[in-house]
Amino acid sequence: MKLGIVGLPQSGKTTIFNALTRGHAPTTASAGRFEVHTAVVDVPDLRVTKLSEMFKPKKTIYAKVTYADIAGLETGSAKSGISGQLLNQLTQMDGFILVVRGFQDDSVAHTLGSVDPARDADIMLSELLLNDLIAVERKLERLADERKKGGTDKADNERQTALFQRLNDALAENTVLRKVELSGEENKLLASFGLLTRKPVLIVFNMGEGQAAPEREFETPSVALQGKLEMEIAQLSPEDAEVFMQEYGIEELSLNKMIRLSYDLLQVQSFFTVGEDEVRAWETKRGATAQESAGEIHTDLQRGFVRAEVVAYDDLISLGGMNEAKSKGKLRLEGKEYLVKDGDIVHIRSSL
Ligand SMILES: Nc1nc2c(ncn2[C@@H]2O[C@H](COP(=O)(O)OP(=O)(O)OP(=O)(O)O)[C@@H](O)[C@H]2O)c(=O)[nH]1
Ligand SMILES: [Mg+2]
Repeated sequence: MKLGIVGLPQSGKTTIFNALTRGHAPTTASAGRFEVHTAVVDVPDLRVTKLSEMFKPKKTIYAKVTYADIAGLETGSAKSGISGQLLNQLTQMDGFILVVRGFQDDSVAHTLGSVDPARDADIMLSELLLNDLIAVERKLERLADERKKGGTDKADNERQTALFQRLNDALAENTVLRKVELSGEENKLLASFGLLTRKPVLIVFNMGEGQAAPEREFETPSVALQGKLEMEIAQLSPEDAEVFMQEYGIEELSLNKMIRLSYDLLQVQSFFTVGEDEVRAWETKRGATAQESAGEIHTDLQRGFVRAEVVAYDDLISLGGMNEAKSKGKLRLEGKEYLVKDGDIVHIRSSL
């Protein structure tokens, strides 16, 4: 899973990236230049820790999420469609964390001259929408050209034209594409097409101390945090961080809430595999079947899928072990159409 951190210049993207990754990327102005920092981060999950205590495996592997701090998006970026490298980076992401400046600090310049988080959130959301509108219009023009020239598959052209016309209508009415319902086939058709508003967005208001985030609702969920403070805490040793948080009465880093929200947004869930060698978290789309989930582990397990042995996390923990779960009838045999649930412990039987 890959999340792109985007936002106006100097909004605090790198600061929040550092907080998420405990990193030290320089927070000097990238001045609108295209620049990317990437880091792979373990998704904190107490369940994995507990399972690891139970099975004492040689290796414990948490689910991973890749964060990419992508500088270079500005107001007016999308005037002719976001181009080249930047668009290429953005389309590789599964979703976006849109950082919006809320902190007051005269020493940090604001490209728009004043601090106004609601305005900036609107501006960036419309940049993404405008980019898609331009891309879809261009595609419709190409399709029309092809029709004129003839020689191409006419039925296919008509199908595509109808689809892109629908997208165009939605965008023209300011509706993001994630709100447009698409068939599986249409989704496939669009997969390689760089549309940004099909991807989920979490707005992060990067506030200063004692400042409140906008109360207004946006088309997409939002969370407020103090980026600089969270970064400073994340860079402390765990012991120092605990002391610091106690002193300031901070119960939980807002960052963790942000990670959870971005998970919800992406509609993913975790299932686990356990054993003496390895306890491991895997990610799958909510609503994925056992066979699809097996494919996350290995394509052979998906192709040769025979059945899955499944026990719910809560059952395993409360019964104290696999044998206990088995003798209490909590270890179930499931077929390939079984819908895997968040927290399932799964063992796949495969013929390959
Ligand atoms: N006071 C205050 N300053 C902050 C906060 N977050 C970031 N800054 C400062 O704002 C400046 C820009 O922060 P960055 O994290 O580099 O912002 P950015 O969005 O990555 O900037 P570009 O990469 O240039 O687009 C730095 O000087 C930060 O120290 C905050 O919450 N409070
Ligand atoms: Mg930066």
